[in-house]
Amino acid sequence: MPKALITGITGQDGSYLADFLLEQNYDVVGVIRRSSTGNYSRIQHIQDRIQMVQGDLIDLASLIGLLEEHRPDEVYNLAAQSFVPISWSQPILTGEVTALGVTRMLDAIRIVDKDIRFYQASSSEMFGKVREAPQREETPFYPRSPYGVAKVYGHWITVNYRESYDLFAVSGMLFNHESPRRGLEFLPRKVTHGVARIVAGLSNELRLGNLDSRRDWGYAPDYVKGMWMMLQHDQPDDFVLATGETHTVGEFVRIAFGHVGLDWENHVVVDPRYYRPAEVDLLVGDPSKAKRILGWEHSVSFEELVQLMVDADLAMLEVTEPQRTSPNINW
Ligand code: NAP
Ligand code: F7E
Repeated sequence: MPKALITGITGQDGSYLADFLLEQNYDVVGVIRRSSTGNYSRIQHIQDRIQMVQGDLIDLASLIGLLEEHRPDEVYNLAAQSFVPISWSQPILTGEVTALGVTRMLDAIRIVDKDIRFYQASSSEMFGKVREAPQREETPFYPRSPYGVAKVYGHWITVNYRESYDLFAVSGMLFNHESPRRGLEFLPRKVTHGVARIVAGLSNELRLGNLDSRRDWGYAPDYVKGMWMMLQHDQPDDFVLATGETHTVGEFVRIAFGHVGLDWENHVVVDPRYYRPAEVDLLVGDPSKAKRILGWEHSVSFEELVQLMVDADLAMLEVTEPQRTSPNINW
């Protein structure tokens, strides 16, 4: 039975990756950082089938100890301070975890067992103020936030350890991917959860920032499968995972509200509080290398993604079908 160690298992991607690896008959070890309140909601359904262990990307000794004790075949480094706006208010923490955390894990692998295969969760935020469209593996980086800068460091240290120590280390350059397990602070989930709250009568407005930026949005379970495919390839390489389509924040909002028969303009308030000091205006990825070499493809369209997220949030708030579709409700 192959064994995988996942950092960030309590997050969106970590939880889907754990689901996927269990289906592939992996032994899954999930790294949890100590906190005074548990944060296991995304892995509750599998907690009896995985091993949860304590560790932190800030603490090298904890990583070395985990690798020595559990001897994984594969390490998926998904842990990060991943919310872009926080990276301006906590730039040093973001650098410690999202950038130097990668070096700590790579160094732990170098020290304990150089045969461990390593996946680094790199990001389309590295392309930032884009130099070309669509963005591909060779597109030059121009990050626009401390988060993006940290991810560029994480990408290059992964490439460097691969070239310096002959590690099987890969960098997955993933474009935005979403799901009902997405954190409530990210735009897509903020919108779909906001729509569900309005339908449920719990609120009447949704305050958002820049509606004009464009993102390439896919469905998270497709992307975690791609991570695994990268580590099964016969040589370490870097891959873009994306849908190849781009949509504005405004389009996301319109479809989400439209799905429940509402006009977004009656509910959305643009609030400059949510503007960023520097914005990434346009992201659209070219996933052709991943398709050609790994056979990876996305399976959920943009519209399906928005709708499935709205439906999941409605179900979570236990909104019934008639309430959802009736045009006569006084919102
Ligand atoms: P997420 O939901 O924010 O999860 C982040 C995870 O990192 C959580 O499990 C968190 O633990 C953990 N973590 C944070 N600081 C840590 C530390 N110091 N030590 C150990 N664990 C720590 O993120 P996600 O959306 O699943 O994304 C997974 C990875 O892919 C991240 O590296 C992200 O930057 C990257 N990425 C995401 C996307 C996307 O669209 N989702 C696209 C490209 C790249 P707690 O639960 O304790 O906070
Ligand atoms: O913002 C705009 C905002 O926070 C998307 C992370 O997973 O993907 C994610 O980063 C867009 C931005 O994601 C609000 O200005 C408008 O243009 O959902 P987001 P992100 O910043 O693209 C990348 C690939 C990662 O690697 C990151 O870890 O939406 N926007 N109004 C808003 N965004 C938020 N959060 N909240 C708003 O009210």
